[in-house]
Amino acid sequence: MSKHVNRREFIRLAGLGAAGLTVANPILDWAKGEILTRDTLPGMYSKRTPTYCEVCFWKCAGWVHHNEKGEIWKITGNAEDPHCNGRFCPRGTGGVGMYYDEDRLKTPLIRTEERGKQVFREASWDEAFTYIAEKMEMIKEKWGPECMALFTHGSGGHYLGHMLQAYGSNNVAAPSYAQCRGPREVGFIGTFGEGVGSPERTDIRDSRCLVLIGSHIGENMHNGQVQEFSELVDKGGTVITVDPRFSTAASKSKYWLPIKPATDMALLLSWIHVLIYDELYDKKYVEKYAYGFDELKAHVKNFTPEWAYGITTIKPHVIRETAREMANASPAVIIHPGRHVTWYGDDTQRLRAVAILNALLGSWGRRGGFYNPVKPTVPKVKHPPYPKPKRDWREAFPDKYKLAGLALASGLCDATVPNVERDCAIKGWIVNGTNLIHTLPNQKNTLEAIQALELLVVIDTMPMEITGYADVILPECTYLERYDDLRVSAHREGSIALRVPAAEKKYNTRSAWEMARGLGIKLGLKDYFPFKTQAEELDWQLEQMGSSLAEMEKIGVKKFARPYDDLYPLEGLPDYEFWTNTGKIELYATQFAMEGYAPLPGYKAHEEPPYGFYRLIYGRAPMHTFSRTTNNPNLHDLMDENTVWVNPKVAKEWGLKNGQAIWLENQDGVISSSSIKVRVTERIRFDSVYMVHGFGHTNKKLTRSAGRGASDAELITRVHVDPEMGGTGMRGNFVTFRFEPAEEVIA
Ligand SMILES: Nc1nc2c(c(=O)[nH]1)N[C@H]1C(S)=C(S)[C@@H](COP(=O)(O)OP(=O)(O)OC[C@H]3O[C@@H](n4cnc5c(=O)[nH]c(N)nc54)[C@H](O)[C@@H]3O)O[C@H]1N2
Ligand SMILES: Nc1nc2c(c(=O)[nH]1)N[C@H]1C(S)=C(S)[C@@H](COP(=O)(O)OP(=O)(O)OC[C@H]3O[C@@H](n4cnc5c(=O)[nH]c(N)nc54)[C@H](O)[C@@H]3O)O[C@H]1N2
Ligand code: SF4
Ligand SMILES: [Mo]
Repeated sequence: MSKHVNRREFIRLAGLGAAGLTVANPILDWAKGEILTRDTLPGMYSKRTPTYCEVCFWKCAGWVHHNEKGEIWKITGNAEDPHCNGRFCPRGTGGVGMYYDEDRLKTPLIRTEERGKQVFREASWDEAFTYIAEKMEMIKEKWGPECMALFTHGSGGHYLGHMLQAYGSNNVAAPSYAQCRGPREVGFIGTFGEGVGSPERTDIRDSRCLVLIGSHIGENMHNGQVQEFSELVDKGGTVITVDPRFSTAASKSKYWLPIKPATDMALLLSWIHVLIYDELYDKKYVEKYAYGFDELKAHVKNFTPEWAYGITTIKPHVIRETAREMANASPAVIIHPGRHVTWYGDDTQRLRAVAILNALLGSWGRRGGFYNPVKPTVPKVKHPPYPKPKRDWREAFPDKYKLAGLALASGLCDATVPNVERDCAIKGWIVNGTNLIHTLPNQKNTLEAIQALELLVVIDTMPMEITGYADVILPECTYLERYDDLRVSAHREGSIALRVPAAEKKYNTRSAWEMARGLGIKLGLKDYFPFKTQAEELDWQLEQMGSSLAEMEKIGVKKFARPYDDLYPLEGLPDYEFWTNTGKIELYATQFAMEGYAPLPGYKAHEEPPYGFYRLIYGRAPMHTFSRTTNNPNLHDLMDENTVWVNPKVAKEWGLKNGQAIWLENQDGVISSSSIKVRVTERIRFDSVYMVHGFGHTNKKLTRSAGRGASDAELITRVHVDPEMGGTGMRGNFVTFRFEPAEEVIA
């Protein structure tokens, strides 16, 4: 990176901002798991305000409790909320640390050049907005408004997206699509005509058999889902876990299938083979609802368990036995679609295989399988129509990713890298609530794109890596200091949840709503922002729904009864039309065929680790969310760095000891900038190593987390892109061990 002619040097924000307040951390009593109510804690607080959690995207609704002095004291779950049932996870409880973190961004900053050196200077909000608006006008004039893009993850994104659309661009992307669950949605839409959604529509609570394929519920702490999972375990439901690592979920499972990574497709195809050829599938359901059974049957003829054994290392009798377990529980069985599914580049096809298995088992639309969620409609604020963009990100990728339903964050990034074939290279980015340096694979590519930009605005709460490359940094207040968009939940029952400020804004920060409006006005788009305050806007919206801000402040969560009794629309096998071309469940995907993609999933071998290298796999830790929480004082106390899991056989070969600090080097010669401690454990296969994503910060302004542990993102330089929808497969990278750091430590 330092070899480039630098348009943007990475700046560490050194020496800026006042010293933080010293405030004691709130007590972390999550482990006890009790639900705190006014009755259990008489007189302990004087006030509570509603919120929903922003520590992860499960968005649990809760209460912020205040101490006698009116300060934020603790957060607990809202008992009425279907996402959390009154109980927050450790991260949600620790969310208070986001507010108290003294490393926070404190005031708008603008990049300037001083004595030949790039630095940030403090700026007023008005100055910052003027600067951004002028650049955006210039981009509009020179290249068209479509050359601005918004990357966003989190609740304020909606408002910024509105501002960008009013300006004239549709290029709005979240990393939760192409870096996360996009292939799952495309695979399921291609099969059932509907996606899985969030929260997942899996009826785990009522299931009798749950199959987890690299889905590590328990470490993946999506609250309500973990609660339903433990309910299923307590009731004696069968859990089958397919994971090269002995995960927490594996430890609760009847079967752990320690699959050779990157071979899941072979296992899925052989399960389909067994269900069909041993006649274990739900015949009535398939006859009534499915399209393309004969094609599927012929297609999987040779995918026997014996064939799959040679590929996956899972014994044929285990494949048969587990298929039988699923069939015995049918239709109350879930082959879980997972969530972060961008693994090997054939992910849409793998998720198609998962969808097909569910279809054969008759679980879609049935109790204990996949329920039919409902979602309340929130009225939209009235505004003039958006100008019609003349082009969007898709034009940069003619004939590619034809099944992508949403914009690709990685696509916007790629379309920014100068390329003669593209006439609309993206020229400006607004990045809100996403640390793209850690979030997008292939950091070199991301940095190349950044160097090509005319404008980079970063909206964040913390001095994360991405802020170091910004031209303008806009500090958002934390979720505890602002109103936000209503949380609209698609669930067994629809609900909305309200977030109100639990405290005055600290420092010179603002909410995304205020930023979108402020910037919009500077851009001459005042008519698009009819409300002066967000409270007024929310009150108006709530009134249309038969509620009010005042009512919601008291209850926090409002539920809406289902209009129809159709939670399990396929119970009793009524007539039913699916939203697919054929109106049926498409075992054979006609849309895929029409677009030139394989209509039936097939097996293709993936690259193996070179000699002396191990496949780099990664996942979640229960007490952290990506890179956003590793500096949070409360959560840092629970887990302050990550480790690399190494099989004892491998450790012996390399002479690695438990706790020893090493560096990792990948197949392209990239070396981790921080060291990472070894954890020698039987819980990982010999051909892979494992680490938790989100550690290894390089921005020294993150005083607790900088340099602690290694970052998987740094080592993911090779990306296997999903041809159907552009998902970025990240698990085709291999690492080896080093006993000393790189000679030149990159900033
Ligand atoms: N290598 C690797 N890459 C991955 C993954 C992985 O496991 N490994 N996981 C992928 C998945 S599944 C996902 S969903 C994505 C997640 O991607 P991101 O959402 O980008 O993840 P974070 O690293 O948590 O970055 C969040 C950023 O938002 C900021 N932030 C937190 N709260 C607020 C707020 O209230 N307002 C604003 N404006 N900013 C805020 C944080 O400080 C941080 O900079 O990453 C994907 N990328
Ligand atoms: N605590 C916490 N919980 C979270 C999050 C968080 O940041 N923190 N993030 C949330 C988000 S946005 C997402 S998308 C989800 C992600 O969570 P999930 O969708 O559950 O899991 P993945 O990240 O896809 O996969 C991680 C698991 O896959 C295994 N694995 C690796 N390679 C293979 C393979 O080739 N085959 C198989 N079968 N398994 C493999 C790993 O060992 C690990 O156990 O978690 C959510 N929950
Ligand atoms: S699962 Fe935990 S971190 Fe995520 S929203 Fe719920 S309480 Fe917050
Ligand atoms: Mo995700």
